[in-house]
Amino acid sequence: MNKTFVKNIGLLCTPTGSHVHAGAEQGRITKIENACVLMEEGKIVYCGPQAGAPAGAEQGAQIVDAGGRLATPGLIDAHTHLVFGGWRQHEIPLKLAGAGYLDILRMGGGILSTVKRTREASEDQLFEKSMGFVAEMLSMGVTACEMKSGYGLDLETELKQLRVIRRLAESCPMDIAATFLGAHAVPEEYKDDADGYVDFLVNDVLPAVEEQKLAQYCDVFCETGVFDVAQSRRVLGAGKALGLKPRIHADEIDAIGGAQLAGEIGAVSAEHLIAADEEGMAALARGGVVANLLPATSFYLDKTFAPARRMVELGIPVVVASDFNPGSCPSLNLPFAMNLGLLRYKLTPEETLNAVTINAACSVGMEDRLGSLELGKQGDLVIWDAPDWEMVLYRFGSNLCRTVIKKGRPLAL
Ligand code: IZC
Ligand code: ZN
Repeated sequence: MNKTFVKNIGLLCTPTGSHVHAGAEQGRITKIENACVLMEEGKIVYCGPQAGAPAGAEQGAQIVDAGGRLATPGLIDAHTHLVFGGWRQHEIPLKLAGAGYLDILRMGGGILSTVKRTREASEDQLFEKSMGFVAEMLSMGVTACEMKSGYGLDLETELKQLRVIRRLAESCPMDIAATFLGAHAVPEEYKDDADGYVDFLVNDVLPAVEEQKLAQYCDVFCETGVFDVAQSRRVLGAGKALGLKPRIHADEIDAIGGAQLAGEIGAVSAEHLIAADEEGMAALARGGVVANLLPATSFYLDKTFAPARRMVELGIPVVVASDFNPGSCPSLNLPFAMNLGLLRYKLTPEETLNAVTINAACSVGMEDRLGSLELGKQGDLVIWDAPDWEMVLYRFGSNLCRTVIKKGRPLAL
């Protein structure tokens, strides 16, 4: 039997329950001092005060001594573009000269430059490169994540990216949700014909993605000069009809109605929301949409930060994710995004923990098994070289992740 006993946890911090934590509940977590966790066959069979541990907990178990440190659920990075060819460091001089993100895309760079490199890369090359990223995420305490396609923009390469994601899910100790983001940019082949490209996605690509069961979600980059609200509605509607749940890149640069669309179609989540206005946020609140906020992108693009406090006030569940991608956030450091969540969004430490655990789990459909340390949930747990959660958020730039336990097994990091 696979049995692991984590003892001597100085402080255990976890959300409670498998639902989104919004409003006042966004700031509510359970804290247990002198705790322990017992896992059998990958699941939690006891989580609570050490004094109440079941008799025989240590018998036949692999023992992990937390040494009085902090334990939390494994972190969940609910928004990444992790599978891509090449990088975009050659765009740094353009950035320094003042070119904006959308300027670079208009010049044929940005996403389109990554598309070229992703089309050129073989499936094995993409897989190997992505495996390295997954190892880096695990070393920072991230045990589940979401990954998107969107650097193919043709049938063959979109499917290639999604197959890489499936292979990663099968071979890595990481729970992975897959999102189809064919509507990430208008490819050269359809220059000046975004509607024609949307037809192609709806008629040819989405049905293939669904038939091969390669994704659970469908996403669109709804933005000035990329896809407008009508085009986004078509793609997400077609995806939804095939059983792919909608999510949407909305109001990253401009508020063109993406948040309203998210509310209207009942998107699982709306991503970015840097420029979200009151009307957009009201639509999110009405539609029960999770706000997937990506502060490291604001940092890298030198933009303002999404109005996270207002969202909490409005009862919109907030998630903090990395947005790892080669253009607007070349960092997969979720703890850094959490630091920004605290310092720039002014989320409290408790709100930040819910943002990267239970709310993140809800936004990628993993809430039944992940996002909290509770009886019956999967044994995904992180031990931090810290006495409390505040320390993890406060020591920005350092990796305090000490031990990662995935499905009840300690990983060699
Ligand atoms: O590669 O630039 N915002 N998509 C929308 C991105 C950023 C990723 C990229
Ligand atoms: Zn994104």
